Amino acid sequence: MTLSKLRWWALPSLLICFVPLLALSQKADTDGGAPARQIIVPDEDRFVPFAITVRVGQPVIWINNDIDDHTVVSDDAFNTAGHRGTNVLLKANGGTFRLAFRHPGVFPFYCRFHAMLDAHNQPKAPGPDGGIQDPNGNYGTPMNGVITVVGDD
Ligand SMILES: [Cu+2]
Repeated sequence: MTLSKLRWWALPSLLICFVPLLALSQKADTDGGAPARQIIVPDEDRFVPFAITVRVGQPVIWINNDIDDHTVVSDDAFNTAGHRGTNVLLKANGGTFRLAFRHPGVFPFYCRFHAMLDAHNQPKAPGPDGGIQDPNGNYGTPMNGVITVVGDD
């Protein structure tokens, strides 16, 4: 067997070895076959989208694209989806947090830095000093969101 024939056989062998590895690495961003859902913090104090629905096991990833730090907190009695007590810092400029839910329920969450209606933290809510009104006249809400987790029927 000549050297050139060895090279000819090497290429398909390499493809056979590495293509499955590539497929595995792409699957690493999913759990149970469902792609991760993203909740983005744009360059202002809010979560986008505000509300999402996911299936049990489907991961959620928060991504902070703002130049300020934010947080993901879920600590109240309305949380029926688990992970109550979540209190995670989302670092500025690309910080992420990933979570998957093991049973159906509701996961309300907020940012502890931007959920209070005081003079210095009024994302878009009215508050005592009027707040910030958008061109449509809406005041909006403090920085929060909600995830509804449904069963895998
Ligand atoms: Cu915040």
